[in-house]
This record gives sequence, C-alpha cells and structure tokens, in this order.
Amino acid sequence: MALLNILHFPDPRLRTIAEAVTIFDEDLKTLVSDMFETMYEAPGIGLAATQVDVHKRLLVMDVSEEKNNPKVLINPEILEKEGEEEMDEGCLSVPGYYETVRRAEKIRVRAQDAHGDFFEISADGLEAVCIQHEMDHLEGKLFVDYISNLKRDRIRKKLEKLKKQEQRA
Ligand code: K1U
Ligand code: ZN
Repeated sequence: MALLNILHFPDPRLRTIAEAVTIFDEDLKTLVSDMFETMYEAPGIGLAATQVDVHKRLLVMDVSEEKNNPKVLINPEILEKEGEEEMDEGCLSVPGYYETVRRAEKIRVRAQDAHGDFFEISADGLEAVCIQHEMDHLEGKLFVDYISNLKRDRIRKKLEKLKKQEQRA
C-alpha cells in the first residue's frame, strides 16, 4: 500500500474531467486501496481519483464515526435527487477552509464496484453531500466554485503563498 500525493487548489490538474473506468484489474484494486489509505491518513471522509492526479471516474468514502464503513464508487451516476440542504464542506485539496454549500438532500446513485459489478445506493445527510462533492471532483469542479469570486480568489492567494513558503523551507 502507498500514500498518494493530494493536489492542492489552484493546481490546474484538479480541473481535468475524469474518464470512465473500463478495465477492472489488479492495478485498479491497488489504486482503490492506496486511495483508502491516503483518505484515512489525511484524515478525510472522501477522496476522488482526480485529487491524486488519476483522471478516472472513481471515488472512495467512509462517513462512519468508527471508520469501518469503506465504500468505493466507480463510474458513479446520480439517478435521482430530492430536496435541498446546506452543509459546511471541507476539501483535502483546499486545506484549512470550510464553506457552506447547497446540494441535494437525498440522492440515488448507480455505480460499479472494484469487480465491475453494478449496484445502487440511496444516500442522505453527510453521505449524500460527500458523494456529490466527490462526483464534482470527477468533473473538475471544487466546492470553492460555489462561493463568490472574491472569497475564492482570497483562498487561492493564501494557498499559493503557503506553497511558496513550503518550497523555500
Ligand atoms: O474530497 C475531499 O477533499 C474530502 C473531503 C470530503 C467532504 C467533507 C465534508 C463535506 C463534503 C465532503 C473531506 O474529507 S474534508 C475533511 C473532513 O471533512 C473530515 C476530516 C476528518 C474527520 C471528519 C471530517
Ligand atoms: Zn474535495
């Protein structure tokens, strides 16, 4: 297993639209297990392949308190959306910032597992928010795209400054 490097906003690679997964082989299983290790270590409740510079339609998540309910969604598609809710979101690619985002309250999703088998899940609350947040990553979209240009620009400048300081250290 390996820890993967997480890209940080405003890295342009985070804007890549991911491609469908078509091959369900050992390399995919290794990527899934490396993504779980990276997500748990961060720590986070979700991680999209885009964030680790792999542009495939794949996400991992575990919103349980005990960190014992890992889920992998490959080629996820939202079948149904219901209601709206606002929740504070963070992002491992935008470290240190939390913003309120409005999303669907309940969703029904169709996806494939690591063997390529199709399944459907219904999600609400934090799980629904997390799936929508991670699926945005697969479209090259970040939660900061839902806030004002002014706020997003401030975050971008602060993270760019932080990166320069880290490079000098
Ligand atoms: O996509 C990501 O960057 C992961 C992100 C997922 C997410 C969080 C909150 C709302 C929507 C989506 C995170 O995991 S940020 C870290 C975080 O929320 C957290 C970390 C440790 C414990 C509990 C939460
Ligand atoms: Zn994120």
